[in-house]
Amino acid sequence: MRIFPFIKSYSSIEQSKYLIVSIPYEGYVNTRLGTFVAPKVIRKYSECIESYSNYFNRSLEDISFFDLGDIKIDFIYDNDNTILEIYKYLKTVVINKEKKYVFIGGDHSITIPCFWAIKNIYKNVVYVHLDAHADCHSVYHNQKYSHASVLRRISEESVSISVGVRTLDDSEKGYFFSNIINIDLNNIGSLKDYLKGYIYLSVDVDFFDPSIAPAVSNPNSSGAKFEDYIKILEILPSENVVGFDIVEVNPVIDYPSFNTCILACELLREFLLSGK
Ligand SMILES: [Mn+2]
Repeated sequence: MRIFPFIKSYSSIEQSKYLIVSIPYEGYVNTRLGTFVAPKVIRKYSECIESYSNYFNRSLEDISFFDLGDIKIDFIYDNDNTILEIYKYLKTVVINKEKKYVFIGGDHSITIPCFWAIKNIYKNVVYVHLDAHADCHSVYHNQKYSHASVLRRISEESVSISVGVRTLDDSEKGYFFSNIINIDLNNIGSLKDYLKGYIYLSVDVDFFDPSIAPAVSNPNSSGAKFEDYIKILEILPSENVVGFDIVEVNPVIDYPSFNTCILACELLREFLLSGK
């Protein structure tokens, strides 16, 4: 049941350039459970933001997008098999190369089936990973498709670029530094040298500094500013960005301000309006 679609989602599916799909799924988490409720809360708090982008000088009223709501599957206890089930479902939704797809998580593991679904129709897709973490564990708590293995799994099959990583586990370092294009926050401009073909952009909200994004499951200091994100959107050739996600927002610890949920709404608005 679609109670609160993302604000200004008035177009029909047929007329829309962007389709929003949410995946309210959370696999194994280390500490703070709650990302599985993010899609509904983000939609609700989208009523708190304005529709105009000061950066891209357009409004949500100027573009056409449609919010399809949550995917309809039963999440099962086995995390890896649930990810495969999500992919199976997404293959029935992500079917039209005339559209671009926006996904709302959920924890970061949902990026794996979302990326696969995009790659299934667009073929050559470069993966851009905005995250405080390297997410390069081979297996994490017995899960192959874990929130801590996202970049590992995707980079095993596609060119992958990481922006803003600032914390790594010892066991990830070797793989990360030899297989991933690693871009520092102080050198965001170099991103443009690596962008060929279609692009999938994944935004783990812990990419941002905890001062503006406190309600994430695994926060880390010295993160990105909102302006860094805008710079990235300006660098990406928007016509080629065919998949996008926002993950790891944890509304359960966002009370009472809901500032991180509102930030997620702004991130989504700026992405939608950055498109040509
Ligand atoms: Mn992360």
